[in-house]
Amino acid sequence: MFTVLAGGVGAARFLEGLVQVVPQEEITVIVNTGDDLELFGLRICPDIDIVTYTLAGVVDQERGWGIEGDSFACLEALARFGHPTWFRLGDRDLATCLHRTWLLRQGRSLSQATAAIARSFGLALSLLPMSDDPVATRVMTDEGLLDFQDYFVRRGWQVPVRGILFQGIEEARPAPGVLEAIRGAGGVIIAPSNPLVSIGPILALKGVREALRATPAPVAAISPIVGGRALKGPAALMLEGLGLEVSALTIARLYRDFLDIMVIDREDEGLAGEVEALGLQVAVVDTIMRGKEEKRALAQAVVEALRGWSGR
Ligand code: FO1
Repeated sequence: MFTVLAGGVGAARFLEGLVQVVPQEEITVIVNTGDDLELFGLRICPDIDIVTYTLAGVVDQERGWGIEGDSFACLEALARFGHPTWFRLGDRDLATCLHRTWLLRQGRSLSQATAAIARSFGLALSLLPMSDDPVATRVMTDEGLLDFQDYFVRRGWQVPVRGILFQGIEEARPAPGVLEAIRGAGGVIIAPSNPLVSIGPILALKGVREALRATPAPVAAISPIVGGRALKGPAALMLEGLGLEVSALTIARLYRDFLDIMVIDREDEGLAGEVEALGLQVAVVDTIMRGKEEKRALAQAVVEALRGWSGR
């Protein structure tokens, strides 16, 4: 059994590889919900939907989010009433959010709604939101505190980040099955997602870091930083803004207290010694996932590293 901690696009692409080498029934994915937002009264869970659409084969491959070939008629009609349109929710994507909101209003938890939607899209793996309780990632900037999607989409992540906070994290509990999936796994994988705003909220939940430290399973992380650059999104700018070096070594340091295996790109082979000096095993592989075969090869390498791990 493999348990994966996941954000959005980077994690979804890695999972496309993992499902080629491990049966879906043996995979549990714990997904960040700090990016969630409410628009037009609807609950939108971008990272959960990105993972769902990608694994269902319906994602817009170019963007990495939304549904391929979707139209935007509803959003354009909503503009007449003064609703914001900067968050590009397509018509079919809206249907997912309408259904989720309907399920929540019927009294289902986010975990139940997420599992039901994943099943409707034909997925057999276990998809868990990190929490059923509300947690909102907010970004401190010189303009003040911004909601995550305001920072990420509306401002195109171009404003310097001075700090990050997860509103509601103190009261939030991990969703049912989250801690069990970490403690009971044969291997845990931290996907190549932003360590601060995608994996960060999951790690900040009560009990998660402790479960990662205590699990008998080996824990591997794939660096989302290659050659001093972020594979996607604002990770590099965020690390810089917080005074951290943009390097796979920083990722290893951020996860060091629970990590066993650090997976870095061949381009970063020169960092292997320093990562090992942190007490970690290093796997040097190609981590840039362009096509289906590269995704499969990366997942295969991570699974082999976990299976071959010889103890702490
Ligand atoms: N990302 C964008 O950059 N622009 C958008 O308009 C946008 C819309 C959107 C709609 C639904 C959805 O599930 C995701 C969407 N995303 C969009 C992606 C998303 O905001 C981010 O990739 C994640 O929050 C970061 O993981």
